Amino acid sequence: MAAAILFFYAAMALSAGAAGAKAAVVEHTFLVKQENMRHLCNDTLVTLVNGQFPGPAVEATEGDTVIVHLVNESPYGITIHWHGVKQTLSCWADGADMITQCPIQPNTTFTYLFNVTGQEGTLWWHAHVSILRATLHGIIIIRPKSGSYPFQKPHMDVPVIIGEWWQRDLMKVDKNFSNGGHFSDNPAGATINGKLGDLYNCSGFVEDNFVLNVEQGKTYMLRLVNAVLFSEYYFKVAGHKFTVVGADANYVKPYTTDVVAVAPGETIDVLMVADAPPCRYYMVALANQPPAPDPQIPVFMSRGVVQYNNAPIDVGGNCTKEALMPEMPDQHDTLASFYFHGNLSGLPSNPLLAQIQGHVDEHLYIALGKGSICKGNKPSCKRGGSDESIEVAYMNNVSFHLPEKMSILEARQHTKANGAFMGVQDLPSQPPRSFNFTDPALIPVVPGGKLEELEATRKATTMRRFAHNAVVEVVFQSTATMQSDSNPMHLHGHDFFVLAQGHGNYNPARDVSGYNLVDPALKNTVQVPRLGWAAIRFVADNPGAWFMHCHFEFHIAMGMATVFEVANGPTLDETLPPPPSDLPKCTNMKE
Ligand SMILES: *[C@@H]1O[C@H](CO)[C@@H](O)[C@H](O)[C@H]1NC(C)=O
Ligand SMILES: *[C@@H]1O[C@H](CO)[C@@H](O)[C@H](O)[C@H]1NC(C)=O
Ligand SMILES: *[C@@H]1O[C@H](CO)[C@@H](O)[C@H](O)[C@H]1NC(C)=O
Ligand SMILES: *[C@@H]1O[C@H](CO)[C@@H](O)[C@H](O)[C@H]1NC(C)=O
Ligand SMILES: *[C@@H]1O[C@H](CO)[C@@H](O)[C@H](O)[C@H]1NC(C)=O
Ligand SMILES: *[C@@H]1O[C@H](CO)[C@@H](O)[C@H](O)[C@H]1NC(C)=O
Ligand SMILES: *[C@@H]1O[C@H](CO)[C@@H](O)[C@H](O)[C@H]1NC(C)=O
Ligand SMILES: *[C@@H]1O[C@H](CO)[C@@H](O)[C@H](O)[C@H]1NC(C)=O
Ligand SMILES: *[C@@H]1O[C@H](CO)[C@@H](O)[C@H](O)[C@H]1NC(C)=O
Ligand SMILES: [Cu+2]
Repeated sequence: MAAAILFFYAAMALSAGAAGAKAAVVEHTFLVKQENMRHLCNDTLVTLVNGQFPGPAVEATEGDTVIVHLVNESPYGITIHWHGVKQTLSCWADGADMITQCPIQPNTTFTYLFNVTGQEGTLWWHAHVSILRATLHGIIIIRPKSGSYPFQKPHMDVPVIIGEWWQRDLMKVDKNFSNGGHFSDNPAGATINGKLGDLYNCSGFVEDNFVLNVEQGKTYMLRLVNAVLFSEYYFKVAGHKFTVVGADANYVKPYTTDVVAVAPGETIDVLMVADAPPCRYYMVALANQPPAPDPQIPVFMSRGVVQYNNAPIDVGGNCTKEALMPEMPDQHDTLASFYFHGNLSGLPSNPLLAQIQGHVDEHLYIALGKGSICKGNKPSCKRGGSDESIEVAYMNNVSFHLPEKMSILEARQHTKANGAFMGVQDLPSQPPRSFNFTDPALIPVVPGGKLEELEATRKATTMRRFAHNAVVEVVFQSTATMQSDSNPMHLHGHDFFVLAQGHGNYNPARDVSGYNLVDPALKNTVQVPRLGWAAIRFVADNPGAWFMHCHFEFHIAMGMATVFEVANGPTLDETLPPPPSDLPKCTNMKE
């Protein structure tokens, strides 16, 4: 296997250098519109692309150009983010609301144009205007140009998009989060490829399952995407094992397991051989959550069916009447996720690896937590449960405030390289004050518990500037002030190497020596363990303004975000070109 992988990288480098290899254009029109969908005996008005949930798949070959004409007939301003696409020199197409563009206003259009170069596997697209991504999302599949994988070519690709079905007004839910979070705002259920599955019914109507028909002996590549707003999910198929071969559109060292953990924003590619007796097997997606004293939300589980083509119709032979159920990890077992992620490693031949093995230019230690601010800019107020204050999430004690007048990238374009703009402040390199970040006694518990003690914090638009090609290390520290939540941290415009993770407080004297600098996995989203930390490194080689945030919707809505600005290089082909002429204007924005 190792030899095949090395050969693969050599082949990629060769084809990148070979002139004249023809790239195709993959073109779509995305019509964004509100429509009613009926589930659980209820019609719910949802915002969809081309009437589909999940939305259309974008299927491309490495090196292709993708063109998506977005036609917005919804009542909301919309942007679409191409999650994990590196967007080399095309930051304008990144689709991060108020970071790289102002929203595409109702009854207007915008064309996204970018290349998918130097990455293969599974990514996804989603709305990046607040919470609308719950229904505005779809898969991106990037296949190898050579047609060959660093493993045996699977018989078939199977997107497995884990989603949630909401029957609430998402804009109101978003407002609730921005005003401090309401744990009563929950989805109605979990979905696999838009199907709630047969665990859900109303008045005798059972919801459809996603059904995967398989042929015995064939290998299927399941491309898992977690597109939900809230939870990490475990995924299993009864009677089958997986070989994990990719994550976030990067190949990983093959790893065999019977359970996958996939956090919001992550993608995981696995091979599944149909080698079980020809019966019916449930595939199950189960949300996990930390145990009490963290607030508990209802358990969300969806199931689909893996069905062998020659399974006896009138059940008999060796098959049971019911499809077989896998034994799932306990809903509160967050260790299974820790181990799953700990077992991901990358390919030692990656060309960027040499750069992150040596000198590090910038070190950041980012504490992810929660505090409170007084309403109406008052200097003091009653905190915790009181109407006078709201709870916000922070990075290093600053809660991110989205700019309102102009996107950060446009401001960058209008400003001299080092000028301050729009009152943007530097994100501190480390927590202003150290405390025992992961002491469970600090978990805020409602009612009547530690919530009163949520400390004062502040809101500001923060950013970090990096020189072109700077080597950056970031250590994310989950803290008990954000309950004992994990934090799936996502960076736009770059993949990063995940060097280590651990429980408790990060301690460089002890933990640096444990860094994997040999074959770390390359990702765009890192699951920072609950009451723990994770360390990443990347090369800031893509000029632009890149959003960096938690992919739990209620954490980002509460301000767990910042921006990494990467400087242009000395030459024109290391400089971000000017914006496309149809970039939405920031004027006429509704407030
Ligand atoms: C669906 O509609 C029914 C009847 O209209 C209502 O009683 C029920 O609460 C709704 N279910 C959900 C999950 O919203
Ligand atoms: C968009 O156009 C439709 C049809 O012309 C119109 O009914 C609607 O009010 C417009 N929406 C906005 C926000 O202007
Ligand atoms: C896409 O790739 C082509 C060929 O390398 C290049 O000419 C073009 O500028 C690229 N477009 C973008 C938006 O990066
Ligand atoms: C938002 O919060 C309000 C007030 O706490 C609550 O009544 C409502 O159900 C919440 N959710 C939505 C979707 O409005
Ligand atoms: C419907 O769901 C309920 C509880 O969720 C369950 O007890 C019942 O067996 C289900 N009915 C059918 C027909 O699946
Ligand atoms: C049922 O199982 C037995 C023993 O495991 C096997 O010999 C037989 O071929 C199976 N029958 C079918 C129809 O799969
Ligand atoms: C890999 O998974 C196994 C089994 O769950 C676990 O014992 C081991 O600690 C994991 N390795 C890492 C580095 O997390
Ligand atoms: C931090 O809290 C944990 C859990 O209560 C405790 O085990 C540990 O000793 C504390 N560390 C320090 C430095 O106080
Ligand atoms: C956060 O900053 C506020 C001032 O904005 C200060 O009162 C508080 O002590 C700080 N908390 C931490 C944990 O640094
Ligand atoms: Cu978070």
